[in-house]
Amino acid sequence: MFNRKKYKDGLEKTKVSFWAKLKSVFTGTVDDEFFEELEMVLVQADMSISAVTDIVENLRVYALNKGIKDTELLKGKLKEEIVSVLEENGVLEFKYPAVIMVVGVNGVGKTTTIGKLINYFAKDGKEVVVAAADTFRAAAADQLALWAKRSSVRIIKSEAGSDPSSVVFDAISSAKAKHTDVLIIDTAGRLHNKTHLMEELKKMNRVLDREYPEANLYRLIVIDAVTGQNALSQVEAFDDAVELDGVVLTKLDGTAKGGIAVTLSKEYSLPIAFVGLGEGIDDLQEFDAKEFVDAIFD
Ligand SMILES: Nc1nc2c(ncn2[C@@H]2O[C@H](COP(=O)(O)OP(=O)(O)OP(=O)(O)O)[C@@H](O)[C@H]2O)c(=O)[nH]1
Ligand SMILES: [Mg+2]
Repeated sequence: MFNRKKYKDGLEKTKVSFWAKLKSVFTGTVDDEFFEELEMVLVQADMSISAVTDIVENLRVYALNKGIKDTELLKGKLKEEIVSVLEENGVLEFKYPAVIMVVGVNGVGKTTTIGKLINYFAKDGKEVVVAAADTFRAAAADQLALWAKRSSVRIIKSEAGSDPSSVVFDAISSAKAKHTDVLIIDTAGRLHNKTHLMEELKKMNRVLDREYPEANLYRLIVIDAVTGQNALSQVEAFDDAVELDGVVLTKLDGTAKGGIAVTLSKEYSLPIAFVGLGEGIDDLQEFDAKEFVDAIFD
């Protein structure tokens, strides 16, 4: 169930900027200049050079084979090519019992995403529990508790400064005792170059493997779409530490550079599981490549 309006509204900024430029490229005939200009527009939308090179090369071959001279006739093919990159890594399907560990650098929207996820699963009739394993900031557990309360789900927390792994341990016990479908773990934001903090994540990962092997573990990295190409080093560092299973791309509503979704899909074999299209509880949407591309084209 994809909410088309959420996609359209959330990606409005990307569309306005992307489409304005694209429109001026899709005039006239298919020639080298057209392909060069197209490349520039795609790169400016934050699509990586390697993604853009492939997309444009496929378009070039297609135009040649079909003898297409009018650029207008390549628009549909461009959409298809972008969709195909975005679909390359498949979709993330949850199996239950599920544990979702949410990681990422500071302020990208982890806790907010979890708040929305709680609602997403609870509305689907799933039994949910959240673990406040961000014990770094005193206010972090309170922030999460507010979201838990909104959807009437249980929260497992501990006092600030305690070991996040012990919160994870307690949450597992609770999830098992109550036959919970989904356990969601909030972690503290951390710079990806801080070794001891990454070790802490590994420890949580080990506790999950050891204490809850029957659960299906999904480690999701939250990436702020505004971040741009720096997203790549974040994915690499967190993947090294915990072996990621998917990406949540947040704050798409705040950027004109939604093309980062294409970069992430191209450079890594991680599916984009959800997109954050606003601050509201319903603004987290399952990722759908076609909806995404439709929303950024006119
Ligand atoms: N516009 C918009 N804002 C978002 C979205 N997701 C999160 N935010 C905002 O981003 C800000 C930071 O969100 P948090 O959820 O606290 O981020 P965090 O990653 O948990 O932060 P730390 O725990 O400090 O690392 C908040 O003001 C959120 O409302 C989104 O999809 N769109
Ligand atoms: Mg947080």
